[in-house]
Amino acid sequence: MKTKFKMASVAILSACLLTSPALAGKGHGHGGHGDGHHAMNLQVGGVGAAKDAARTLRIVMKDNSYFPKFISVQAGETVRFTVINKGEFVHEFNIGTAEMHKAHQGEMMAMMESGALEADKVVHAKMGDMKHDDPNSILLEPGQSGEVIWKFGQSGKIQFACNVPGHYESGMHGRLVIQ
Ligand SMILES: [Cu+2]
Repeated sequence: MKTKFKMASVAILSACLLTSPALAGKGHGHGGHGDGHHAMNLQVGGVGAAKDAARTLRIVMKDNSYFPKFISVQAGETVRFTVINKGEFVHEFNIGTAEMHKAHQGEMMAMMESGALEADKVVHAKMGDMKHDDPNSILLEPGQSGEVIWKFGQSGKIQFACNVPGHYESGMHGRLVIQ
C-alpha cells in the first residue's frame, strides 16, 4: 500500500514538471535584465537605497504566518525590512501585487521540482539559472535573517507574501497599504 501512495505522488510531480517551464517563463526572466525584469506596477515601487531608509520594520516569519500581518507605509517611502525566519521551513518575504505573487509561485514550484528548493533548505548548487535573487524578495532557511530595502511607489494596496509552494494558499500573506 505504501508503495502505491508513493507512485501516485511521483505521477503528480511529473505532471507538474511538464507545465512548469511555461509558468516559469511567464513571470520574469532570470538572470537580471534590469528594468522590465519584473512586472512591477506604480504602487509596488523599486529597490531602495539604505541611506534613504528612515525606518526599519522587523518581520518575523513562522510556519506559515507573518508578524506583523499588516504593514502601512507612505507613498514614496523607503523602508528597511529586517526579516527573520523563526519557522522550521524555508520562507520568503516578497513585496508585490497578487498577480506578481501568482507568477512567482510558478517559479518557486519549478525550483522545488528541480531540487533547488526543499521544505527546509535552499540547495544553491541546484539553482542554476533559477537564482532566487529578485530584489523585492528574500528567501530564508530556518533560523536565517536578512534584509530588504524597498522604495514604495504610489498609494494603493499590495501584498507581502511567501510563494514557497503551498504557503500562500495556507495563509502566508499580509496586507501592505501604501498611504
Ligand atoms: Cu512560507
